[in-house]
Amino acid sequence: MTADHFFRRGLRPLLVFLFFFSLTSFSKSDELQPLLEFKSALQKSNPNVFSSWTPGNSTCSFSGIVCNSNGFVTEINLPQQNLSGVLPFDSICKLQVLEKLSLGFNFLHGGISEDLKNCTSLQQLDLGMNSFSGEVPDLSSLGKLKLLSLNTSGFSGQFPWRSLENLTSLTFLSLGDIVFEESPFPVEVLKLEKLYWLYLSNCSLGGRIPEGLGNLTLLENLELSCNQFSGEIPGDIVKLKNLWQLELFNNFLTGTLPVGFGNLTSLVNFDASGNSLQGNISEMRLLKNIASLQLYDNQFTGEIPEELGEFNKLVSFSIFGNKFTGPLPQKLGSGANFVFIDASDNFLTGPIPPDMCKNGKMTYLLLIQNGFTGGIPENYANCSSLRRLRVSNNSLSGLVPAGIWRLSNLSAIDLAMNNFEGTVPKTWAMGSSLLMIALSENQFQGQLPRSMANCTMLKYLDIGNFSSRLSVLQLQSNNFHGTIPKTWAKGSNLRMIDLSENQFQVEGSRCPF
Ligand SMILES: *[C@@H]1O[C@H](CO)[C@@H](O)[C@H](O)[C@H]1NC(C)=O
Ligand SMILES: *[C@@H]1O[C@H](CO)[C@@H](O)[C@H](O)[C@H]1NC(C)=O
Ligand SMILES: *[C@@H]1O[C@H](CO)[C@@H](O)[C@H](O)[C@H]1NC(C)=O
Ligand SMILES: *[C@@H]1O[C@H](CO)[C@@H](O)[C@H](O)[C@H]1NC(C)=O
Ligand SMILES: *[C@@H]1O[C@H](CO)[C@@H](O)[C@H](O)[C@H]1NC(C)=O
Ligand SMILES: *[C@@H]1O[C@H](CO)[C@@H](O)[C@H](O)[C@H]1NC(C)=O
Ligand SMILES: *[C@@H]1O[C@H](CO)[C@@H](O)[C@H](O)[C@H]1NC(C)=O
Ligand SMILES: *[C@@H]1O[C@H](CO)[C@@H](O)[C@H](O)[C@H]1NC(C)=O
Ligand SMILES: *[C@@H]1O[C@H](CO)[C@@H](O)[C@H](O)[C@H]1NC(C)=O
Ligand SMILES: *[C@@H]1O[C@H](CO)[C@@H](O)[C@H](O)[C@H]1NC(C)=O
Ligand SMILES: *[C@@H]1O[C@H](CO)[C@@H](O)[C@H](O)[C@H]1NC(C)=O
Ligand SMILES: CC(=O)N[C@H]1CO[C@H](CO)[C@@H](O)[C@@H]1O
Repeated sequence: MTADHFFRRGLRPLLVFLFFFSLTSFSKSDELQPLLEFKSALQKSNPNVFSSWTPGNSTCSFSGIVCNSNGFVTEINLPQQNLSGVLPFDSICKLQVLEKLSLGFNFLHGGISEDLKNCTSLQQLDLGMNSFSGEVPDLSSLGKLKLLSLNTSGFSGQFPWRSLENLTSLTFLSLGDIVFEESPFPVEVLKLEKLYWLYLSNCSLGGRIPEGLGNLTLLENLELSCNQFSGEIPGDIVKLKNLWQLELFNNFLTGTLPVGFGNLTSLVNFDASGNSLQGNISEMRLLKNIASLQLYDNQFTGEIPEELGEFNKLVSFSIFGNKFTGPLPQKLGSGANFVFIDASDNFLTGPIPPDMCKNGKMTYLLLIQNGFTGGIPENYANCSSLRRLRVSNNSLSGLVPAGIWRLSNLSAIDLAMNNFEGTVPKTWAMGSSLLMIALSENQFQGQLPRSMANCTMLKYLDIGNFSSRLSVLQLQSNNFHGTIPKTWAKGSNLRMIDLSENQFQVEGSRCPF
């Protein structure tokens, strides 16, 4: 035993004590000042939030502040607080163990200073939904980040894509709805294998969507819409078995859905609208968890797989503006709270599926310009939720179920350019929301009710209390007859009227018809 040995054994506890003393004293004194600077930068916009932020209070009891067990500030949580002002990152990043800065949905402005690079303990940086300006600074020192949410934050210029190389812990990356300088898909992202959330919609990306995305097998949400992407959907995307949402709309994508797309059986929302995709959608038959399927404005061909009729989660189905042929599955919508179909502008044939309103939820039934035959199924006479019924330019025929004329929530009834026949009820009591009536080019006949007071056309149809809203009325090319009073449309909001090619007679001589 030497004196030296004794000395070391005796000194160690003292050094440990001094070390902890210095840490604790840091938390008590040195963290107050940065927080007060934060307060003074923002408090004018919402003084209530900061009422507890006083020197007499412990920093850990400030509202929105979370500390660890040693009394160090680990979180600033003040999202959706109407805060405006410029963030003092020089102060914020003096908080040595700050792990979470959550300030989304505020009105923060100004830039982010280079000081941000000192916030090296940050795991969550949420500044989305704000009004910042300027460029996002280099982020490569924030290697512990798990969540980076900057969408709709107002930044511009070049995003520091290279920084992402260092952010290998990221699980949530949201940079959409920002007008960055145009850039190809950032390949750095392909290495972020822990990502479950990738939101890169509407942030000026172009070129091809690279193969390699399929390596990010934890992805649950992949959103790349509203960019300038061209070329094909990468084939290895079918490896993303956990994907519940895939948004690719409004790009310039070509080619077909990748082989094996049907392996994405977790998909709930899929939107590839507004591209130039082609080929059939037979892979869709396996995606039975789909709730929202949006494929409109593409070049798809072939038939709608019969299996879609069995999908009991499907609520919204939009395929207009393609080249689909054959019938719609006759059970479509029957097992689900089906709300919306737009299959307009295709080459579909056969009958209208009868059970899309089976659960009483359907609001839009849009099948314009196809080759549908048969009648309007009787079931829709009961569909009181229906707001738009538009089936014009098909080969539909027969009598319109009487209850259709009584649906009180309709804002548009468009049966034009078919072979419907029969009469329009003399007591057409329509809902107050009606904006459009188009019955032209059918074989409707009979007399429109003449019991009107003051002869407005709308009272003519006995829908007088709605006259101020109706804006389109097309009845041309039918066999309606009766007398049209000369002042019928006075004071209405009609901007389009066509009553031609009927057998109406006009009362008086100064009438415009
Ligand atoms: C300390 O904060 C609490 C709420 O966290 C508040 O009610 C109290 O008024 C504050 N005290 C002082 C002295 O500001
Ligand atoms: C933010 O402002 C809106 C509109 O003035 C107000 O309704 C809301 O309560 C405010 N929110 C907070 C957290 O102060
Ligand atoms: C970052 O912190 C270091 C000390 O930890 C300090 O010297 C430097 O000035 C800080 N940088 C910025 C930009 O605040
Ligand atoms: C980024 O990561 C690289 C490689 O891991 C490392 O050398 C570099 O120091 C990191 N950059 C920063 C700013 O931490
Ligand atoms: C794209 O983002 C910009 C900036 O946030 C926004 O103004 C614009 O409305 C967004 N466009 C779409 C289609 O969401
Ligand atoms: C994807 O993973 C495979 C196999 O692990 C690897 O060879 C390939 O380089 C990865 N691709 C990218 C773009 O990282
Ligand atoms: C789809 O999944 C099946 C079964 O898991 C697998 O055999 C097949 O190779 C997958 N197809 C593609 C294209 O990944
Ligand atoms: C759909 O297209 C694929 C190739 O693109 C083809 O192999 C398959 O037979 C087609 N399915 C139908 C039902 O036409
Ligand atoms: C009706 O549909 C046919 C195709 O089915 C189309 O060629 C024609 O232009 C449409 N007519 C009107 C008036 O939209
Ligand atoms: C209309 O609804 C009633 C009551 O919900 C029901 O009994 C009837 O069968 C329905 N009729 C049609 C045609 O769906
Ligand atoms: C218009 O209505 C008023 C009040 O209902 C009535 O007195 C009048 O005779 C009507 N005029 C015509 C032309 O029907
Ligand atoms: C789609 C998406 O990632 N939205 C995010 C936008 O920003 C807010 C605030 O940061 C997040 O809460 C959203 O998740």
